[in-house]
Amino acid sequence: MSGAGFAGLTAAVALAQRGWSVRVHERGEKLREEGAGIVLWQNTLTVLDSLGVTDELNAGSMRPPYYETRMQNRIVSQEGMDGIAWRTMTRPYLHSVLLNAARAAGAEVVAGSEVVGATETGTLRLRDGSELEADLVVGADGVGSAVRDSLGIDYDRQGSRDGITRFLVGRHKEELAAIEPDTEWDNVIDFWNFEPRVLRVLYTPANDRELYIALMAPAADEDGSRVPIDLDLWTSIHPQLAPVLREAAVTPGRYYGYSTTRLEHWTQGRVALIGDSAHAMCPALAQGAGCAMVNAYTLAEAATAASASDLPDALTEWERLERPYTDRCQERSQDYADTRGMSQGGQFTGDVMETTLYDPTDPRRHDVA
Ligand code: FAD
Ligand code: 3HM
Repeated sequence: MSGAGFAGLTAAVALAQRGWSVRVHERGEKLREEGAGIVLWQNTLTVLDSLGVTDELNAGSMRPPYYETRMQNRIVSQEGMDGIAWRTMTRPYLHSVLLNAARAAGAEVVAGSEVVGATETGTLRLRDGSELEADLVVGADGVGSAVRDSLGIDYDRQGSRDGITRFLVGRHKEELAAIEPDTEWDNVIDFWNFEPRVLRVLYTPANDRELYIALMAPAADEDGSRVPIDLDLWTSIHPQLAPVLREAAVTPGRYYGYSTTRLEHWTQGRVALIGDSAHAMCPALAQGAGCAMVNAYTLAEAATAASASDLPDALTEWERLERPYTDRCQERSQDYADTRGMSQGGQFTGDVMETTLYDPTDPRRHDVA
């Protein structure tokens, strides 16, 4: 396996729990997740539950009361997601939960071990020159995947005009309440602003101590997309967020342009690609890691059900069955990013909920009605 991000670790847990001997090679010198916060929806929480990590996950994460959408600081909608599971947390916490589970299941996770490529017959090649043979090679090495590129799998990448910088800061709840006492500061609040310019803050409490904020600006807006952030500019548009913006201004960050990656195929011989290596998407629906973890889980199930000689065919069939759900999620996320349509509020209904409502643990999920 190449890559110990959310996709690779989920696959490692699911495969090791099914009796596979698993080794994950991670390029980074340390096993950790850089980055701020994350939202997970029911499809992914169902996977995590079947991996047995719900108690640990819930202990360090939260379910905000509402997903609130504001335009020019006026509330447009407050969605309670009745009957739907969703949670917010920090990325380092989710990573630690998965790493603990991978080790508990017997997977070996090796840091400072870079993969340079793979072959469709199941050879994994490392930077140090070693070549390892495996029944199954999983490429979970992110958007710049060495496994994907070494196999020459073709892809296209579609950008969008906007992008976002993510920060993990303190909650500053009392200071925020002093500024706006009527606001429920435990909600996720999507602060859209179009006039005098497009500068959006997505406010996501991750637990009782930490807050994830994501600052969106068009790539063409040099001041809006600058890191460290232009504090005067952001506080002039979002004065009620001054306490958290002040902390963001002294926190390291990086501006990410929105983009979608679509591959010709996710599998080749004994190699399967999952996560951003196969299907990176715009974050609008907060499903990039979610789909990655769902696909990691269904891959483990499909590979375990196959005999060693049938594995390449089983991987092809896995892609045929599972990929359409991710393709549609990518399309919707790209569309929301391009149109900035989430600013209209009330978005968590109808077709958009297909990804969230998908149950990857239901053995009858592909039955035709
Ligand atoms: P990565 O996280 O990129 O992990 C790949 C791993 O492989 C890394 O550890 C890397 O060091 C390692 N690696 C790379 N190359 C090699 C190599 N050659 N050899 C060995 N190791 C290697 N998704 C959600 O579900 N919910 C959200 O709320 C959400 N918010 C987002 C907000 C933003 C602004 C962005 C940009 C994305 C968001 N996403 C969200 C998407 C999510 O972050 C990604 O889809 C997810 O992190 C992808 O996980 P991954 O394991 O596939 O890849
Ligand atoms: C959780 C989440 N949702 C939406 C975006 C976005 O539209 O950029 C980013 C996020 O982290």
